[in-house]
Amino acid sequence: MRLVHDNESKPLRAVAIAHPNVALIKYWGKREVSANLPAVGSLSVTLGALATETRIEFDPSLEHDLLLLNGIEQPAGHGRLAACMNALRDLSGCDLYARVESENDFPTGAGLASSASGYAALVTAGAAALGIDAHETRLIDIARIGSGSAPRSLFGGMVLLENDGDGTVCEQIITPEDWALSVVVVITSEVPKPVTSRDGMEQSRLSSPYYAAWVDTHADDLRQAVGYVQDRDFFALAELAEHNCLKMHSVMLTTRPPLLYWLPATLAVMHRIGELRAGGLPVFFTIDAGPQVKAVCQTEVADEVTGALGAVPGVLRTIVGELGYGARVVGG
Ligand code: 2P0
Repeated sequence: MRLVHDNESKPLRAVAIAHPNVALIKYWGKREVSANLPAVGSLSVTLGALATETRIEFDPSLEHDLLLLNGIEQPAGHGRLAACMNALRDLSGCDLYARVESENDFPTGAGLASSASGYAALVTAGAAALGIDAHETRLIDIARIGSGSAPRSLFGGMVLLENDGDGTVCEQIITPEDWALSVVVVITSEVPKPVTSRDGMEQSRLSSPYYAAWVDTHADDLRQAVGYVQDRDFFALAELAEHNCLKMHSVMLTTRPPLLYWLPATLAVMHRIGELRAGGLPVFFTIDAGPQVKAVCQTEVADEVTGALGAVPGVLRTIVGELGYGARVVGG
């Protein structure tokens, strides 16, 4: 089927917002590179304080897809953007190209999961523009083609992503209202990271002697973490999430060449969070492929945590927010 489009037709356009997410039990490494299937499942929180807004319009006058990221035109004719756009076109039966404009309200490519919110917003806007049902489960796999962490940003609150046969399943396990948690994003550098997650995790799979142990112990971490979330056991989740994060960074550090994403301020913030928790505050750290620290805390102590971490030498600024909602259409 080809979508008929003439001047009488409704414009095929939509605007969507998606938030980045941060994994408490992380994904690092692929089971299959070509389909971008993760080697391990993951559990994330959606970050309400940061957002990507993406506007998409399929246009019969275009001869290829056009992408503007933060106002700057990007190559769009190949790679993962093209793969996502082609998958959306296949699903809808439309063969028109699109103009895509995407803006982040936070640093891009600096370990703040801009690709997750970017692809979640793209898929949500693209599906709406093409009349694809937002509950179509194949959208999860289309988002994953763009970025392995993007399906998690389709949902809000806390989200579980797992492999399932040739695809992935992704579901919300609690809503933002179910548990009053906040995330303090502690920014220690605004410079894009030197090695992308995509390249780094493949180097880890090929060269870290700890990679097999990471994969082998992961299912237990994920199962236990889901249990702690269901029990709302913050301190048990805190210990396990920090362990899983440090295990991933052990794999990164033992990759050849090594992936050392931390700066001195990253480590200083980790120590400060340890002191705060030892003093009884419900807070823990997690760190992704970049130098920023995300401090997950109970919302009632978010101001205290933000003040303490903002005062650590080397910290540039902090952004605090509660758990966010899933990707959604905000305009046509
Ligand atoms: C995560 N990260 O679970 C982990 C922790 C970074 C560290 O998912 O190759 O940008 O596009 O699937 O999704 C970042 O990896 O990589 C990521 P691709 P993606 O959040």
